[in-house]
Amino acid sequence: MSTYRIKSLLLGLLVTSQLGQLSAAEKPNIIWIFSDDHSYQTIGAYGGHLQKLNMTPNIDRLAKEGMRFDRCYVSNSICGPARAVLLTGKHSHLNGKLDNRGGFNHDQQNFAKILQKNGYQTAMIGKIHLNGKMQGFDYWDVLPGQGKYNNPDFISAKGKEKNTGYVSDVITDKTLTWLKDQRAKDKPFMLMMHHKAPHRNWTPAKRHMTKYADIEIPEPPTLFDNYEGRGTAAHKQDMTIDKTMRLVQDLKVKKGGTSEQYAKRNKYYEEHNPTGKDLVKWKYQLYMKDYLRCIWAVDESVGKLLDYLEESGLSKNTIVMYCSDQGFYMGEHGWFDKRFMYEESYRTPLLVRWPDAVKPGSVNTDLVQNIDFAETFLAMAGVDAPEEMQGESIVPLMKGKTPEDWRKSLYYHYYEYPGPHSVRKHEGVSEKRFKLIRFYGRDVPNGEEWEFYDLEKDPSEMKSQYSNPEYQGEVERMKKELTRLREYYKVPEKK
Ligand SMILES: [Ca+2]
Repeated sequence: MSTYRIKSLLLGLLVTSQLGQLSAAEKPNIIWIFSDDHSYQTIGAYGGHLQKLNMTPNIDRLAKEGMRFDRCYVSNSICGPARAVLLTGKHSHLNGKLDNRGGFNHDQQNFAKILQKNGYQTAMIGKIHLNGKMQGFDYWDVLPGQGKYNNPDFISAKGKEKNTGYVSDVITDKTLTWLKDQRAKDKPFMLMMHHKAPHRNWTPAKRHMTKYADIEIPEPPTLFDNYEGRGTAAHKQDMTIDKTMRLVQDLKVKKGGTSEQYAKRNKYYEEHNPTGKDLVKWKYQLYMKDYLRCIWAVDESVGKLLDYLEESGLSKNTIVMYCSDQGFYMGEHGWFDKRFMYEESYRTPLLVRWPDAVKPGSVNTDLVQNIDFAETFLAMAGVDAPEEMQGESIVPLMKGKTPEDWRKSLYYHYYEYPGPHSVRKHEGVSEKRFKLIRFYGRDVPNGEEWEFYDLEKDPSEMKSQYSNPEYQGEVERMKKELTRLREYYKVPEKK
């Protein structure tokens, strides 16, 4: 057990005893807003080359009134597994949800069950992408699997029910209805609002189809990456805007008639018939605009929720967080999708507003990971985390008091190969400056291929320095660190 684990336990005891003196109404409420595939590059508060588009005015309020985490990472960059980590606070190899195909055992421990036992009312609304009945939630109303953008079905304890409307609006309405009319008002609550958007195939609400219509979205400098300087995995993936993104199913070309904007796409395609780089540039614009339109509905949802918290007087004692299940490629390296341990999909946004505890407008750059979320929720409620959870509460970081011995490295592992987008299996270790990745298994030459990046000198990860003699000391040190983390997190024997 680390020193900060012991410290946080002591702090937990202290907080628990303090909470014991508080009435139930004074315990903090927790609202967790989770989107699917929302990249930090498309949140205004994170800056970057898209910032001037003013993409997320309401989500940005959370950064302005709270803290922005700049080094929040996931342990396995894919939807279902990321949600399993969120619930259990354990890496994929221990919670059993390695990829999107495998099942999830809801009987195992999760933070919501513990909160429930400690006087919290718990609710889960929206996308969870885990099979089976939810456990630990007093109220749950979730999308089956990936869910649909329009007129989506939802599954609750009562069974399946069809809803009319656009999915982000339906989720928002259900959330507000629960807050206003359905919850027990004498208990603190943990409410999870999980959006489907902006997941592929990026279908916006009809009312947003003309937003961004007349502007040119800036391209990332690596849109035409040729993957020189990296190994087999980067060369052989199947996730480029050029080859993988589909004109009809993803970009709705030739679907004229469903909306004026889609009809315009079809007309442009038939008249100009773009090819090569011109086609990639055109597809990039369509992709980004649809994606950002989906984000706009999510942002409206956040705005409505924050407004209600103000009106109802709940905001003062309610912690609000915003996060995504992983990052996403916005054309960097010519890609969309996620999966890789490269920064754009490995990193995820995390914002927290917590009146009187988190300093408004603050930024944290410590290494945090989605394995930390479950223990963080428990710490917020003043409840001890079970030993089996593998993260650390980031409550001290939120309060501006990062423990001196806070972690210096993170472990990552992606498993879904062969599978959609053909990203080879890999694991790795990252620090603030360096990253070591080991691709392994089927379709990796000799069964193992390593990459090493200096993020300070090469933030876009364009050239692996694994074979550069100048970095051999760091490479060897990081290999030892990978071995140490494998033991620490109880990763099964290498394959
Ligand atoms: Ca996702």
